Amino acid sequence: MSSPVQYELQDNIGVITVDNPPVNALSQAVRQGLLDAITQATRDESDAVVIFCAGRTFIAGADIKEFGKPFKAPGLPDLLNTIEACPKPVIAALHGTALGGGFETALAAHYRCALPSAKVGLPEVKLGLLPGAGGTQRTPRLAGVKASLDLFVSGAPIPAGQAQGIGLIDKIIDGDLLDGALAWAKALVSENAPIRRSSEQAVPDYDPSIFDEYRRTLAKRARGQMAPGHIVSAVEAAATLPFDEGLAVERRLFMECMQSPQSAGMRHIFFAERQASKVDGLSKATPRRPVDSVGVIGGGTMGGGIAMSFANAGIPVTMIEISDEALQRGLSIVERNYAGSVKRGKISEEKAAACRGLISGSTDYAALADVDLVIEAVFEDPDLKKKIFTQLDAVCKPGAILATNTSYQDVDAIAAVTARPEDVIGMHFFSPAHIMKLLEVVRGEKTADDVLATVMALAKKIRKVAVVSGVCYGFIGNRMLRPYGKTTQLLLLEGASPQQVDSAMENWGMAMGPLRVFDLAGLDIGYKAREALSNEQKGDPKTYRVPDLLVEAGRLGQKSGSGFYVYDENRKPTPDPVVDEMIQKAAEELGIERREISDDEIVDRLVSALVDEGRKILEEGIAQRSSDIDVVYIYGYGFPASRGGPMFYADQQ
Ligand code: T1G
Repeated sequence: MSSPVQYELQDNIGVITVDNPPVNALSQAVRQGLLDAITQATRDESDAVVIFCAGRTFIAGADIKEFGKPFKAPGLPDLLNTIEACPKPVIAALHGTALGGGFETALAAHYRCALPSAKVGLPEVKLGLLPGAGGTQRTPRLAGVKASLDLFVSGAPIPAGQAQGIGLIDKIIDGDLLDGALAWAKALVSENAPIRRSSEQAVPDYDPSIFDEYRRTLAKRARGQMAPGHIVSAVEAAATLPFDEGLAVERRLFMECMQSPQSAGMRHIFFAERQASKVDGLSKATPRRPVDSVGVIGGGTMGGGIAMSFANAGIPVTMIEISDEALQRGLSIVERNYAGSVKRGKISEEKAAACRGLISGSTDYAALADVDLVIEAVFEDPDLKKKIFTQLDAVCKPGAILATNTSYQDVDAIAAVTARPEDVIGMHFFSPAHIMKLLEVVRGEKTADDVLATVMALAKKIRKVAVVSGVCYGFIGNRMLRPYGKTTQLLLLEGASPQQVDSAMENWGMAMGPLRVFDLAGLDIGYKAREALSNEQKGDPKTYRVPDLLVEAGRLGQKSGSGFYVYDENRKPTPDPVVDEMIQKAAEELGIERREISDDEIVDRLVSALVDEGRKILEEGIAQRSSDIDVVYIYGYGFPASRGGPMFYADQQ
């Protein structure tokens, strides 16, 4: 088995080339290869050393697949110290995304050059970790304390030019990277350039109060997470201790993070998200249909957000509404969303204008005659959806993919009204559709393989995390939300207040407690859905008694200014004693003895409600794998990534 690291002399420059597809991760073989190469370079007649990577990117980090497995030498920190100790100039040549241990390798080199398109970053915090190979000690010595803290705590990559601006990259190479790096290495040698070891540099001046200030902001922003706080402590060690002592602090803090359940959860989700995009039994060679134009039926909140998701990926969209007035309203929702994103600095005015320009509208279905994909996004009325699909079947060209954004309805029944059920699929977006990353792709009984493969690939293009679901009421996420909601109602009747239930779940890590979620979605939606059901179908009256009372009292949730909570003009929720009385009265009528309920019981019963339904979904084959269910709940329902998702969390218990 040849080493993934090659070494050769080119005009007296030792060139180390790492070639470990797909992202040159620092597997044990790569670490061993780097150690062998730098050892050889130290001894041979080379004047300088260039570290370069083949393929699409410089080293993108430690090999996450090795985490949690027995340690195999050489360890990365020691390897990087050996590289830094080299008595000859070592130049790292960066392209693609030099991330984590990859950028730490570059930091251990004496000089760093990069293509203008390269990005660098230390995203370990997204895995519940911190840079554990000297990054927290070398970066502050080069870029200062503040820039380092921002880089580590955000985990966001920065462009090469910006990295150069803060002293992390020395030279931008235009043209061929390796040629440029070799020429620069020769120039450094001829100038007798010093061996610049960042570990020997002093940390530039900083305001000592920055550490406590950072910890205060983290208390809110990264509530309950270990890694961000440990990052601040590691940087504080860099600023206050000699390098070797700081390195030891970094190692200790890194190991604490590595061994934490939080990191296990976040590493699980890293792979689960990538696994979700794979469809078991669907060969990678499955052909994909071109999707160069899209139609969206419905210009409501969902339709507008869906249209933006495609426009943001450069795909032109035709929005269809029933009247000019409705169409204008739909386009103005899009307009308002883009203006908001520009105002918040999310995108530039130019980008917003370019995307907006890709969205046109019509009230005539004939405008959809040539589109490659149509997404129906009208409200949840099965008959209306079937009427629309009958029209689409008549208007759209052969081979066009017909998708429904339905949250619950039977995709097979919708497909059955068309003469082309193999072209019908579900694409369930989550509101707000231009922001939420989750996309449930509902595979109908007759959905063709190439249609499914096309939509899964398209999801990546519009930067969504796609999870395949079979056809059932509520698919994966909303189906699990039903027992979650029913258990919430039982907890209220049995003695917990809405604010206790919500704060118990939010302190545990949920982005939003269940009662706030239901107020946000609108209590009238469930009320209307129940009206269409028999008492038998409705199930235990305890599970909907209070929401019915609220809706009948005109309390529909945020949209009406009150639901389980009262909302001010900024939609800030305040508990309402009227609701407490309603709950107590309903409990009496239903003969329920109220009692003290602990936060632990609330969390345990609500998470178990999700997990039990998730197990049924797996048994029925609605979801391909349990990690897919985790991805749905983390990307669509605010489940904490640090817990790994409901199914992973249950396995951990
Ligand atoms: N280790 C192992 N496999 C990895 C990997 C990694 N670091 N990064 C990506 N892969 C796999 C991924 O699972 C997928 O595999 C394939 O590569 C393509 O990835 C000591 C401890 C680099 C921006 O966190 O952000 O260094 O599904 O689909 O969208 O301080 O991958 O094809 O089988 O994501 O083009 C720090 C994680 C690690 C970077 C490319 N580094 N990776 O995105 O492709 S911790 C990271 C990414 C560390 C040190 C610490 C992205 C990417 P498969 P992909 P992409």
